[in-house]
Parts: sequence; structure tokens; C-alpha cells
Amino acid sequence: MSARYNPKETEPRQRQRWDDAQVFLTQNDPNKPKYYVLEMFPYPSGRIHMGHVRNYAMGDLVARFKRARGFNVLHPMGWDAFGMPAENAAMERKIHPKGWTYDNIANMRSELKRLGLSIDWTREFATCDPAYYGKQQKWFLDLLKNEFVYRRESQVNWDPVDQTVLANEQVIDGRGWRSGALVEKKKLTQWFMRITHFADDLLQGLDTLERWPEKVRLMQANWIGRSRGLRLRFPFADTAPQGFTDGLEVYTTRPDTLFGASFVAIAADHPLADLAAKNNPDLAAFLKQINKGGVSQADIDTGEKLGFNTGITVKHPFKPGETLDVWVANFVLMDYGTGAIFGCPAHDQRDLDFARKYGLSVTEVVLPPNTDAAAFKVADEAYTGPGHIFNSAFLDGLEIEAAKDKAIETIEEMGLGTGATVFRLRDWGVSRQRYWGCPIPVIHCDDCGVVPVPDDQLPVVLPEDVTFDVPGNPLERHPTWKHVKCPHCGGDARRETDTLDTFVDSSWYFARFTDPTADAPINKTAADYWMPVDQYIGGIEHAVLHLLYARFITRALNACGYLDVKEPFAGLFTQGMLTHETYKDANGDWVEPADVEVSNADGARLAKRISTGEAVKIGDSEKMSKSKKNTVAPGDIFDTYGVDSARLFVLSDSPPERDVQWSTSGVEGSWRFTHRVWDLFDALPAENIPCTDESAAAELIKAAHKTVKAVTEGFEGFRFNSAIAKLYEFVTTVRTSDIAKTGSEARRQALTFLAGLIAPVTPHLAEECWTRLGHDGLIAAQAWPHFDPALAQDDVYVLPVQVNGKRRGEITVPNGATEAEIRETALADEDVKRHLAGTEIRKVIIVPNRILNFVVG
Ligand code: ANZ
Ligand code: ZN
Repeated sequence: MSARYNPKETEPRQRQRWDDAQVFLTQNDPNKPKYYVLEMFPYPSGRIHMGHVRNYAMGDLVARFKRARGFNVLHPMGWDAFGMPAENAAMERKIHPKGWTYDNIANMRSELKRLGLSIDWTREFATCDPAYYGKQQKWFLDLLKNEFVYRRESQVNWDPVDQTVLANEQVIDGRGWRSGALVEKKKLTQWFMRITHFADDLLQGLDTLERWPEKVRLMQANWIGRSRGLRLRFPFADTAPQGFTDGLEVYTTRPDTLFGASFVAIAADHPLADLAAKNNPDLAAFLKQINKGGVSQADIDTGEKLGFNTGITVKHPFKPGETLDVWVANFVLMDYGTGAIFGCPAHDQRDLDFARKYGLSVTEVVLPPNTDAAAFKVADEAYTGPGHIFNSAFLDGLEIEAAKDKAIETIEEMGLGTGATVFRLRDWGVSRQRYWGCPIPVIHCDDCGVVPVPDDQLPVVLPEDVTFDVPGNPLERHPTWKHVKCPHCGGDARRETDTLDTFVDSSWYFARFTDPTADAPINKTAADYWMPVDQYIGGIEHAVLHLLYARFITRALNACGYLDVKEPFAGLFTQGMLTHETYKDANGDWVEPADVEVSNADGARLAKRISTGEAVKIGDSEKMSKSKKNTVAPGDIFDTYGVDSARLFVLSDSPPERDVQWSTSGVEGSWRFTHRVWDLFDALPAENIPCTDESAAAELIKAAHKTVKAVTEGFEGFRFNSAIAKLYEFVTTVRTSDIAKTGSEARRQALTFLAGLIAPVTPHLAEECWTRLGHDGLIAAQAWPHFDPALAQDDVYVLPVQVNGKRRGEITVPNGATEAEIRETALADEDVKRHLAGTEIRKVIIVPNRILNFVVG
């Protein structure tokens, strides 16, 4: 007896038992209710970090809980394995991206397995497996056929040193993030996915996602950005330039501000700019100049406003005889609206910055509430709030929305434009001039154009004999891979050398998991059974891109007949981050927690460096990151405290949506708890101890049922930390109960429940406890403890007491108390007594469990 609990010995042994019994192997069994729980699959960077531990511990809790509750649970794992870091490693360390990636996967797989996750590992795949991306190529061609995929010329950020296209996020202060070279804008023919086709549907679908965080839905709605506006053609004051006989079309969402217009502006790559530059060398030079520099939205909003007056003028539609100059401006984008705007400086900050810089007029036309029209002047800040229209002839006095309607109606009557709904969402550019990605399965033929790779030639597999010694796309310079015969005419042709954005790979993996070896990209029967994912878990940083792309691809696959659902994730949970104190030495260099010892001296916390003994300064707790060295290695934690203690700590420390501050004392607390639990089981006597106090036994059983109820509800509602707090309480209750009074049967019953309740959190320990109770089988295969609602009920409840409808106190009464008993208890309460003093009770209204009201005179 009293063997000390030893996770080092127990944990691998229990994992082996799960493996041997194949308990987590999932069958597609349409006769059982299903539950699909999925954590966002990891990028194989090399090691798992504490953030992974938390994310997967949460998913595993849900998976084990739902399995015990009788669901057929799907809980798979895979790898989001394409992408730049593998190529960077190849360039820096002369290793092949493939070798680097699969080595990392092998390493992280064994680390994840150590976590004891209830995953069906037979379904594992990596997106860089040809067996996966080949199926992606297959449906890509269907999307192409159905025009959800197309090619067009577009402006890209071009890094002239690395010879590559950069994503907006890779342009930092106008320079390439790797090379540091000034980024140029360049026109390239790129592949796009028509996400805008579903703009409205993606927006409306958000209303159906009741189990998504409100915040994420809002972020997606903003990203899609539907706005009602007006396409308006300004007639030219002089002869219309060639090709512009209908006028210059602008797009505006604020037609109510038309009387405040002081200029018109077009994008640098607007056709009219090109035309005007033909006989204006200064303009041509200007265009060249602004074609440098990043094109990210943040750059445009905060960057310096640059403009050039083309000398062309247009007529104001509402002000006869008045004209506006047409400028070229760097903050007007070609691929939004019509690539042209009218500027109203008083009510738009960018227009105001521009007007102040070039000395253009500023006319206020929206008057804020309770403001004197004569005194209202805009200075450095545009007014974008609510108000009434003024200085605007027939729009005067109207509110903004009404004025918009009126302006649109008038422009339509004049035949100068039409009201339009426009989305901020743009089509998704999926071309990457990179090696380590899914090859786009088409062939270019001079005679036949773009020819899909025939079915029997899929997958188009990446060639392995590539080099990274020079910048640019290795596929582009591969000696043979690119040169193929046209499948259509048999002539010489070129293989597409662009690969797909890795967000494409992660936009359908959840559907592939339902039958990962299917011959078709998606086995419809399996997907119909499993989809949608019931619970998706991941970081808030994916609120827009990944989660929106996945919703889009699901719709596109649905439209092509691959899937029945339109929404991939019925429930979404975004977990908080892991943080840790930061430490700095005397030189101001970060010191890692593993090298720091913190001690308490007279209430003050002091830290010193273990390796050198020197004092270090304790800083704020911040998100764990390599740059601040405030990380802890999961492997070290597992070695010291065991996997279950780590799981318990990350699940119990804070509400799952909040950050967890990692601390040694915290994980030590979890470690002590696992020992307390084990000691209880270990101390259960083999012989029967009779019950000598019925009420003590009943009380213990009641506490057990109440705990099952509370934990069940907590796990169901993603309140893991408060559910675990109930487990702590219960363990104390059991420990302090006297087995000489309750007898061993009640104790055994309580511990049987406890083993079941801790199984989703500390699964290895739970198995050990289950065995200790004398069971041969696995607790992982057991049903969830069942509570009796009558026993789980509280004995007493709190009843608010009012006097003449005002709350004056509260009383605690036994469940099922009669009205007379309730009344008596209330009249004995000191607070109530004070408020009733000197009055006469006319009536007593009692609604049991709700309220008591004394009506007095
Ligand atoms: C006149 C105006 C007056 C505007 C005013 C705003 C405020 P959202 O709401 O984001 O869709 N705009 C239109 N096309 C543009 C382009 N290609 N590049 C840069 N800006 C463009 O933005 C719509 C507003 O953004 C439009 O309404 C237009 O400026 C500008 F007090 O028209 B507005
Ligand atoms: Zn051909």
C-alpha cells in the first residue's frame, strides 16, 4: 500500500494500453450520433510549445467527455506542412524542405503522442503528402471549370533582390522582410479564387453561427464589409478623353456629401492616368514614383498622401457651372470600387490630409447634433459622425441616411449613375512563386491556352531535385519539370510553376479527415455523416483569414457537389494564450525561466540566475515567445511533473478564453492535486467497512451526485476551470469524510464517480485509479458517470425579500419549504424586520424559489 504515484512510470504504460486496445480508432458508423471535435492543425515548426499543449488539452477534454457521453467521436490530427519556413531552412541550412518538414513532423508527433491525446492516428496526414495535395489539385480543376478560379493581371509587391512576390504582411516599411530591398509594384498574371461570389452568403451565414464568438463574427462581417453606395459618372468639362465618353465613374458610400466635394482622384494605374501621362512627362515620372512602396491598407491609411493634378476637369453634377480637378492620388486603389473617387475633405480623413497638403478647399456639409452651423469648422480632424446635412441645397436638413437616398435618387434621375452594393472583400490571390506548396495543375500552351492537367496525370508531384542557392522560384528554373507536351494538341507547352497559397491547404483538411484515404477528394457519405465540425478550437489570430477561406472553400465545394454543408464549423472556440514572467540580467538581456530561481524573502519576490548566481530583474508576464525567452519547454515540464499535471494546470488555471499565466507554483499545485487524488484511491481498503452513520454516507453520495452535475455542465459549457474547481472541492470532501462512519461502499461510489470525472483532464491518472478500483478494462471506454437529479439538487435556496416591491434582503430556506415556513423565516430576518418596523402588513406574496414580497401600509 501507499505506493507513491509515479507519472513517469504510469503515463507511458497507460498510453500503451490505449494503443493496444485501439480505443481511439474511429469508425464511420452512421447508426451512432456523431461528434466531430477538431483543433486547428499545427504547422510543423519543429517542436510543440505550451500553447499547443493548452489547445490540444482542451480539444482532448471535449473529445474524451463526448466519447464518454455516448457519441461516436472524430478527433483527428494532421500537419499544415507547406510554407515558407521550410524553404528558409533550405536556404539557410542547405537541407531539403521535404526532409526538414518530415523530420519536424516525426518529432512533433512523438511529443504530441506523449500528451496522451485521444486521437485516431490512423487518419493522420500532412498537406505536403502528394496523396493529399493531389486530391486538392483534383477539386481545384473543378473549381476552375466552374469559374470559381480564374487568372488575371494584378499588381503585386515585388522583391527585386529575392526575385519574388511578397504578401502584404511581408512588406515592412516598404521593404522586403527578408532582403530589406525597396519593394516595387509589378503587374503579374496571377491565379485568383472568386470568394466575392459568396460575399453576401458569407455575411448572412454568420447569423447562423450561434456557437461562434460574437467577436469573430463581427471581425468577419467587417472584413467582408458590405456597403451601400453609388456609382456616379462625372461628365468631363471639356472634350472627353478617348474611351471616356460616358464620363469618369467614381464609387462613393457617402453620396450625401456630394456638395462638399473639392476634387476627384484616380488610382495611379487607372487607365485615365496612363492616357493623361502620354503627353505629360511630369505625370509619367510621378506615376513611376508612386508605383514603388507597399500596397497594404495600413500603409495607405497612415502613409504620406501624394497627388498630381492631371489638368483634366469634370463637372459637379449638382452645382451647375462648377468644375472639379482630377488628381492622381496614391491612396486610391485600382481594385476597389471603380478606382476613382470624389474627395470630401471635411468628412474623410484621407481626403482632408490630401486637401491640406495641396491647398484644396474644405466645405463642411454634415452638421454635428447641437452645433451652430455658422461656427462649425473642420480643422485637422475630419468629422465622420452623425448629423444633419447643410450647405447642400436640396439635401439641407436631411439626416445622413435620408440624404444618401435622396442623392442616389437624384443622380439616377439625371442618368449619371446607379445605387450599388459593394463589398470590401476582394478576390483571393492564391498564386505563390514558391517551391514548397501545392503545384497548380495546369499547362500553358501557346495554341490552346490554359489546359487542365488530365485526371490520369494527377497528382502533379513536386520535383525533389531542386536547388535554393539563388533567389526566386526553383520550379521556374528546373531543367525539365516545367517542359511538357500540351495534353490537348501535343505541342510543346509549359507547366504552371506557381504553387497555391497554403491557406488553400487548410481550407478543406477537415473534410478530408472524414475519410483520408478516399479515392475522391471527399467521400461524400463520410462527409455527410461527420460534417460540420461540431467543435473547432484554435487561436483568435485566425478569426478572419483561415476561418473565412475555409467557409468560402466549403461553399465552393458544395457548389461543385463535393459537400452538402455550407458552414464547416458549427461551433468555434478561441482559446487564450500562455504567458510567463519575463527576466532580464544586468546587461538587459533576456534570461530564460529554466535558468531562473525565484524565492520569497519578506514578502518580496527575488530572482537569481541559476547558472551564475547573479540577480535578475523580474518583468511583466507576457505572451510566451522565443524573442523574450520566456518560454517553458513542454518536455521539461512533462519530465518533472508528468503530462497530467501539465494538462491539469493549463485547463484549470483560468477560463479557457483567457490567458493563462504559467508559473512553477501553479503547476506544482496541479502536481500535488494528482497525488492527493491517487492517495485517496490507494487508501481504499480491500475489506468491507460497514456504514455506521447513514446520514454521513448519504451526504457523501449527495456531494458526489452534485459534483457530477456541476462538472458535466461545466464541461458542456466550456467552463473547464470552474468544473475543475468543483473537482478540487469534491476531493476535499472525500478526504475529510470519515470512512468509519460512511462505510467503504459510499467511499467506493464517490471514487468511482471521481475517476470518471477526471478522465478527460488527467487521463493517465484516471486509468491508474480505475485499475485500483479493481476494474480490468479501460476507463477511456467507460460511460460518463450518471447523476440522479434529485440527489444533485441543493437542499436550500436563497430567496430575495421585497417590501413594497423594493429588495430589502434575502433569506435562505430549505427546498420544499411551505409558504408559512418561508413567511416565518422572513419575519425573523433582521434586515426584513427593520424595514417592516412600524408598518402594517396588508398582503404577503410568495412565489417559491423566486420572490417574497410584503405589501405594507
Ligand atoms: C466620397 C466620400 C466622402 C467618401 C466622405 C467617404 C467619406 P468603404 O466604406 O470602405 O467601402 N473610395 C472608393 N473607392 C476607393 C478606392 N478605389 N480607393 C480608395 N478609396 C476609395 O469606402 C468607401 C469610400 O472610400 C468611398 O466613399 C470613397 O470615398 C472611398 F465624406 O466617397 B467616399
Ligand atoms: Zn495545345
